[in-house]
Amino acid sequence: MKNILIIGSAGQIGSELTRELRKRYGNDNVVATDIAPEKFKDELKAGPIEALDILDTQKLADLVRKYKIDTIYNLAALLSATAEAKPQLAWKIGLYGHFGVLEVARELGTAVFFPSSIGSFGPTTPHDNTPQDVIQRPNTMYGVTKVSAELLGDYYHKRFGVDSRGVRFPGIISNVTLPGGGTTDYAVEIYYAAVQTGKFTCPLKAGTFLDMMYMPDALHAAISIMEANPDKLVHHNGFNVTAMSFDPEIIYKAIKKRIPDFVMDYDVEPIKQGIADSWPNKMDDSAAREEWGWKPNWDLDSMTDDMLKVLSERFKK
Ligand code: AKB
Repeated sequence: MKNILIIGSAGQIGSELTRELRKRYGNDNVVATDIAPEKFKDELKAGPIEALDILDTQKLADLVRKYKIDTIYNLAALLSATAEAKPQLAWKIGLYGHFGVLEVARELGTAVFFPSSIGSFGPTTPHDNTPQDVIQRPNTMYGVTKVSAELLGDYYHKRFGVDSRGVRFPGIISNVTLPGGGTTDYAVEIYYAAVQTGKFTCPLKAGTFLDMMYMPDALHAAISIMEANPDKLVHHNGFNVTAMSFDPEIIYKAIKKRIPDFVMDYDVEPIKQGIADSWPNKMDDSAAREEWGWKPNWDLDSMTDDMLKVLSERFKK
C-alpha cells in the first residue's frame, strides 16, 4: 500500500483507521472521504479530505485517478439495527456501493478492503466456535449485504484478479467516535455510562454472548490483512477475527470490579435481541491466524482498564 483512500472516514472505525494509516504511510498518502465531511475531527484535516457518497462511482474513480490510489478501504455501511429500520437504503449502500467500489478497482487496478461482520452469519450457523467456512444464511438486511459483498469480493478476485480482502469484524469497542445503530453498541455505551452516570440499562438479555474486539486490534487486523503476503492466502474475503466473547453480565462485572457503585438493569430491545440471537457466540479465527498471522493483543481486562482510564480523563468532573 502506498496511496490509500478510505470511504467512511468520519465513522467509528474510519476515524481511527485514517489516523493510524496516516501515522504509518504519511498524511499525504491517505485520503479521507465521507458523505458527511463536516463531521471530520480537526486532526483528520492533516491530510487530504474529500466529500464522497459511495453511490457516486464516477467521483470515486476520479479521486482514485487524482490521488493515484492503490488501495481502497470501504467502510461505508448502515449498522445492523439501523439497516433493519431502513433495509432499502442498507442494500443500496452495502451492495450497490460495494459493487461500484469493485468496478473501480477492476478498471483502475486498486486493492480493496471490505469489513464483513459476525452479522454475515445467521440462525442456522453453528454458534460456538463458528468455523471459517460454514453455512451463512443471515436473516437481517445487514447480514444479507455483508455475505453478498464477501461473495462479490471472491468473485472479482477469481474472475478479474482484483485484490479484494477482508475480515468479519465482531463488535468493536472504542472511545474516539461512537458507533450508531449497531447491535453490539451496548458494549461501548456501557463504559461511557459507567463513567458519566454510574448507571446503565442494557438492551440485550443476560446470557447473550457475542464476539468483541478493542479498536487497536481492529485497526491491526484491517492493516495486517492488506499487508499480508498474497501467496500465503487461501481465503481472501471474510476472515473470522475475534479477541474475546462475553455477555452483558461479564462486561458489567469487569466494570463493577473497578467502579464498585456501578449499577446495570435491563430493558431488552426486541429487534437488537433478535439480531444478536442469530449471531455466533464465539468464532473460530484459526484461518486468519494461520494464513496471515492474526493475533489479538487486548482482552476484556486490559480493554476495560484502558477504556475507563481514557473516558475518566475525558469526563473528569
Ligand atoms: C453491529 O452491531 O451492527 C456491528 C457489527 C457486529 O457488525 N457492530
